[in-house]
Amino acid sequence: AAANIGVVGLAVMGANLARNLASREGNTVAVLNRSPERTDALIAEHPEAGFVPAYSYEEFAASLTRPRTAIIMVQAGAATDATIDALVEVFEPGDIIVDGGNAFFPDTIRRERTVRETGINFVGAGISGGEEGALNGPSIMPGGSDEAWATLGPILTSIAAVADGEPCVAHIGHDGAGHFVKMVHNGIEYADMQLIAEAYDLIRRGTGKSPAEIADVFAEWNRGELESYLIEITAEVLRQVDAETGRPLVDVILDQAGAKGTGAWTVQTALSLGVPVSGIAEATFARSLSSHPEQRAAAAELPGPAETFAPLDETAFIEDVRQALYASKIVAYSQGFDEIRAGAAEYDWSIDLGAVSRIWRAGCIIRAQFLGRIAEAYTEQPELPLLMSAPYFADALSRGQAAWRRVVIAATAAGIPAPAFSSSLSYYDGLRAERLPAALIQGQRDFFGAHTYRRVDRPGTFHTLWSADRSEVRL
Ligand code: NBP
Repeated sequence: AAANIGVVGLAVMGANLARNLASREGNTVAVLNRSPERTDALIAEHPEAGFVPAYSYEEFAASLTRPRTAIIMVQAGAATDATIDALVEVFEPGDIIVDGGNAFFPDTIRRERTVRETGINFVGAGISGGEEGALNGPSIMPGGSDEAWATLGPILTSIAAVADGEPCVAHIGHDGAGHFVKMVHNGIEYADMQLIAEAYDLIRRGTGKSPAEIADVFAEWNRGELESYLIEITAEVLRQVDAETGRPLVDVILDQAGAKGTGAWTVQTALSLGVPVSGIAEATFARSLSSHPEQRAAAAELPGPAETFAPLDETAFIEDVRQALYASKIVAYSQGFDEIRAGAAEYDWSIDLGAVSRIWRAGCIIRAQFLGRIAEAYTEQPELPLLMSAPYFADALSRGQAAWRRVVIAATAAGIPAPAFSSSLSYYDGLRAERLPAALIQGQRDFFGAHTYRRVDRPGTFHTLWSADRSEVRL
């Protein structure tokens, strides 16, 4: 037994994570992959890593010091279950199995319960940052037991990204908490990307600027409060020219967005928790809409507005779009943190929202200075009921809301779709409203289904006898 940590699954994510682990002082890494070719290739390409290769689960278990700790990086779903089963066969009570793949959190809850019965610890850990993050420092969101964290914590801390001197890893909560938070991270990522895409589209169609010119706008934005990895790479993508045609690459790429399902999980979970993550939902649906060419062809002849869109003052319009983007982004993050809070309450996890925002400052796809502001808001008020009502964000929304409205009006008038901008604004106005038409909905529900209603002026539950004399009864 020579290795203190093992990795199972050596495709791009696992191989990079294994190399990251091996590069840190004190780690010796055992590696195993279903097909031995991948293991051999990794060993041959990276002799400097000092990997301990294994070609069977028995050999893998024998190469690890106790408590044995293994990180699984295989395809999510059945492959993960098969790998867990195989490890459980060769591991002993007290050992630790970590699933670092993108598992859906109910699967993690189920797996943790099953594995726990054997005395082995199971940790579902969300790992964000893609290939590059896995190699150089991801943001890591582990769940699992305190006992497992005691061994695993120092190892994960050694490979995590670092933001302002702090490692981007924290023990999120028990069983599925880590994968839940990673899921919401991805949902927020969908919203962030959609908002940026809408901003680009509005500027392009509103001002006629070229992608390269809009790249300059994003590069400029990246020096201000919007500074983030996603804004930075947006400028890079917009500046890229297709070698074959000489056209901007963004004009050559088919406009149908793919998805691996984590956005849909975030929305499905939010629906069952009753949390309105409308920004994330619109972003997920916008990808679906783009990927229905037959429906888009069928709708192509439907009429749009007579007016075409040309802002009188280009500079002012671009600044309006920037403010609308920032305001909508605040809403999307506020909704995402709301989902985490609701999930924690539902599944009995004690999740520190400030810690979540701190570990997202580096290593992950949504990394941004902005997350430091969120951390400050939760540090000042850990029980904050609504992120966007924290003083810093409330102030930003109050400064940006006029621009936000102008942009949504302009987009609507010109027939330019801006689903995430406009739904975020509706969410903002919905929460702000003194009275909502929900009262009418309660009236309708009482009419057709005797679902009852409460009154503003006295306690109790009431029903109107709609099909009789329409008098009110107190129930
Ligand atoms: P893949 O998701 O492409 O999976 C390939 C790996 O799974 C290979 O090692 C393969 O072994 C193994 N595997 C399969 Br497929 N079926 C197996 C089985 N029945 N038993 C054992 N091993 C099996 O790899 P990836 O793209 O490196 O992703 C790994 C995990 O990380 C996934 O859960 C993914 O969702 C997640 N991920 C996260 C990010 C991120 O940004 N956080 C990015 C990409 C992926 P083989 O070599 O023998 O076929």
